[in-house]
Amino acid sequence: MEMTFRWFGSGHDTVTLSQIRQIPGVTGVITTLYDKMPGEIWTEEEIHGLKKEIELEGLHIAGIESVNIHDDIKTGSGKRDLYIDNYIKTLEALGREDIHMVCYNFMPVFDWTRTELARVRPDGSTVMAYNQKTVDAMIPEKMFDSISGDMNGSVMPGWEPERMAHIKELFAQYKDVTEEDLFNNLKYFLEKIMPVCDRYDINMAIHPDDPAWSVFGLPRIAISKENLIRITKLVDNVHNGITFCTGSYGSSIANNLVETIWALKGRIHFGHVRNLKFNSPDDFEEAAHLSSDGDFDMYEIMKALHDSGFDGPIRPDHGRMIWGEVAMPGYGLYDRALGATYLNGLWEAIDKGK
Ligand SMILES: [Mn+2]
Repeated sequence: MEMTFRWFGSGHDTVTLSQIRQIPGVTGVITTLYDKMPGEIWTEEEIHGLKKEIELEGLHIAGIESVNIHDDIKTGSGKRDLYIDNYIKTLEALGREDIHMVCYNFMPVFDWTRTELARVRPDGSTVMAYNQKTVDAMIPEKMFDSISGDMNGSVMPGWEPERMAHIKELFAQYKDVTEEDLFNNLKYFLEKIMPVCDRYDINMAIHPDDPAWSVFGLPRIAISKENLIRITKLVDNVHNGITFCTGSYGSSIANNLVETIWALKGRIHFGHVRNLKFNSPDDFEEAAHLSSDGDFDMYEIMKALHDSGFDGPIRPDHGRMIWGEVAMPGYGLYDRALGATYLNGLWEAIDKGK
């Protein structure tokens, strides 16, 4: 296991690489070329520049989150081969730069959904939260408007204004796409990219849908143990793996986190570890990482990862906003640094307890 930290790049992130380097036990960053739109080719020069910038600060790139998938690939439109070719070129460039883990998601329209970006908790911290009744009462096209005012001036991943400007067209594009279509289109994509993943030893790691059920009537597939297993078998290649995101996958109380980690043994290539506090099955907020602050047993989660032989990067996922920090919601320095230290502590204790 390597403890890592997500970093959105200079000019996009309020957190600096030199700050990340000072978090005990964090050696790698999970990053991206944040200005790239889905479907665009990443050149080797661009990746090399990012890599050098990070290495100059004594860190390294532990993986990419994300290389986003163009909607034409997800919907299986006639133009998908063009975008898959572009994706392959990007993977080749990443492979040549010695990068071996790529996180992605296959969610229609919305990358992830929250109804509040700054819900105040009793201790005065603010957290992202989700309430199903709020979503049910919302017109999907207004989702962006309703949360964009709370982004603290940042552009949140998956909510790029350029993309959201076309939200009506995006919904229209998915109108006749079923869950089976999504499985088939994912299989088609994976079959095309696996040879290049084999050549460069790149682990693809699909991120669970967030929340782990259908919203606004859109189809969603990365939502249950059965579906995640099915995804790993669409192309039964070790490079076709999973990002185990406790907060996204665990948003459905039907999902058993520990059982799923064991069921996916050998195919989890990346861990996002965070805690959720449920007020009811359809209202949750992103608690501190500590087990007692939420509803997940973080010790059991880390133990399952440890004991099942997980050896990829982990990052503390979204944190609370504390100590007056102003940053992209979920992505401040302070609470995620506390989370990384706590998770490292759990891991050390599990390791030494063996
Ligand atoms: Mn995640």
